[in-house]
Amino acid sequence: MTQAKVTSYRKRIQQAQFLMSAPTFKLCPDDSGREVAFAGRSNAGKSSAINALTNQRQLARCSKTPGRTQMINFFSIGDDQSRLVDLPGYGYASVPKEMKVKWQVELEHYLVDRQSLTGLILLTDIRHPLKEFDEQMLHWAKDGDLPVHILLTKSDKLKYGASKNTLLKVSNTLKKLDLPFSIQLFSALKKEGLDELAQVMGEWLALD
Ligand SMILES: Nc1nc2c(ncn2[C@@H]2O[C@H](COP(=O)(O)OP(=O)(O)O)[C@@H](O)[C@H]2O)c(=O)[nH]1
Ligand SMILES: [Mg+2]
Repeated sequence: MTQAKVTSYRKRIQQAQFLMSAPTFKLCPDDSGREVAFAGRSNAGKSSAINALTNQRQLARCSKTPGRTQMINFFSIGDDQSRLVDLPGYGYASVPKEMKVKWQVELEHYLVDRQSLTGLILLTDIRHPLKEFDEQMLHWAKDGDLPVHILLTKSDKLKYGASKNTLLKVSNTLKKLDLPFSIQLFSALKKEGLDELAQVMGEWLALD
């Protein structure tokens, strides 16, 4: 792929605008067009990644904002037939167990049944990758026949050699799961990995 193409994807994605929040799968926008979902346990760096990618400081609000964190948030990219979806992370001690279970049901439903969903971006902290939440998401992605692109986030926290080692290790673990995946290092802080991410999203969303 040419740099010009990647730059064009980057620019398209930067046009992202908040579309709507849905509290449940049933209330999502029409299941037409294409969308790419971002998921990660809370604190994985999802909001930071979306803000860096879209070059908008506050598009995905900070994880501490209670309102939107329990919603599926939709952003349109250019028009509402191309969407970026911010899925709720969980892992807050303060969230009651039955609410977590309810959310898991919603997430599973969304990942397995959503027709317009063309791929899942799964964010996992490079210092402790592939926790239980991530494994659950991978399992559902497989059930839903969804390709997964993994971001090893906060890669600036490790030295280059150590981050490459983790990349290799996680890739090897994933290869055993028999599902289509790709993986990359990512740092919202250093703005590293944005081209690679935009390339995957551009293809999944069939951007021009
Ligand atoms: N060093 C570093 N810290 C990051 C990076 N991305 C996010 N963080 C920090 O990780 C914490 C959680 O980030 P946030 O984006 O709110 O995570 P979310 O809960 O997944 O949306 C915040 O303190 C961020 O400043 C990164 O690329 N590098
Ligand atoms: Mg967040």
